[in-house]
Amino acid sequence: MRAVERCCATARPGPANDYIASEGTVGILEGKKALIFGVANHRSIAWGIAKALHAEGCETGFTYVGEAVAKWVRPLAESVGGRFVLPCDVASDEQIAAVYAEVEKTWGRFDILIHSIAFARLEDLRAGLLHTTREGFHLAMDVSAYSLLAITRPAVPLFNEGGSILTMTYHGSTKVMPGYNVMGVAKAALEANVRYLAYELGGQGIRVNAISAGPIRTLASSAVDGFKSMLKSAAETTPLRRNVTQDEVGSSAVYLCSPWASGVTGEVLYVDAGASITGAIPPSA
Ligand code: NAD
Ligand code: 0WE
Repeated sequence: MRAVERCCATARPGPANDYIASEGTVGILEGKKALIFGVANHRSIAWGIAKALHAEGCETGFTYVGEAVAKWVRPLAESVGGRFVLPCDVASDEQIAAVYAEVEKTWGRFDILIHSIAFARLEDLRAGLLHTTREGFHLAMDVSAYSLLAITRPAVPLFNEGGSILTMTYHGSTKVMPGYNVMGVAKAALEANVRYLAYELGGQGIRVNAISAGPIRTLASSAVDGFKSMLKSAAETTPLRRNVTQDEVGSSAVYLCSPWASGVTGEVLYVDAGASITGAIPPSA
């Protein structure tokens, strides 16, 4: 069953409230299988992506980290018929290996890999880049950038023809966003990972892309100092004069993971209400 809460807002401007699947057609991802890393709760960007993939007929399987979030992830996964919900700290090669053993047992081969994971120590984000410790730098790079390689490597032999990998990034990778600090460095590495992986895996028909999302209130972002006021000012200054939603990231994810984007790889697609194109804020803001 494709459980899609349909949006009633097709005729009015503004953000999509939920993923809008095409009515009465076969889903573009019918028969595909997606392994999704990074759902913590219903606000997670990975959940916006999961709902959208499901609405297009894709089967899903989930990983999570920490028993604290398991109680949120399990019912969410169940609501989209998720085939499995497995623990996985991406800093652990053993846990990654255990996930892929289960993926192979359940699915054999699969089609789509979603990486929606980032972590840096709050004290490092607060201290600024100059004062980030060696350990804090390594942790942020390991969990937020290296992990894409770590979860892609065992996925490669399991991919069906036309496989697609998608990760989540932020504009702080290429422009200075006050407070983003070590995460900006990690996202720069992540985006370079996307390009080199796209080059290395292209010959096997596997595409690798990133979505650079505008600020969205989630578990991770809410913990960032001043995030609420950042959201408010972004909503007043983006070309669309609003922020983006998890569901809008979800529909762009469907595109990138589908045959509609069969010629797109190594790309960073901005889903940010246009924020990254601006050179100055509008005079009215
Ligand atoms: P979120 O808190 O819902 O998701 C972050 C996920 O990372 C969580 O599920 C968390 O459990 C997971 N994670 C952290 N450490 C991990 C580890 N060691 N092993 C496995 N998983 C781990 O927040 P979100 O905003 O949905 O973040 C998802 C992605 O989107 C991140 O890469 C983030 O950088 C990116 N992003 C977020 C925003 C935003 O404003 N929210 C904007 C652009 C990009
Ligand atoms: O990637 C992110 C946030 C990632 C993140 C958040 C936290 C908070 C809790 C990574 N690690 C941690 N560690 C914690 O302990 N975003 C894109 C959201 C975000 O963070 C910002 C932003 C935006 C947007 C920080 C400063 C400026 C803008």
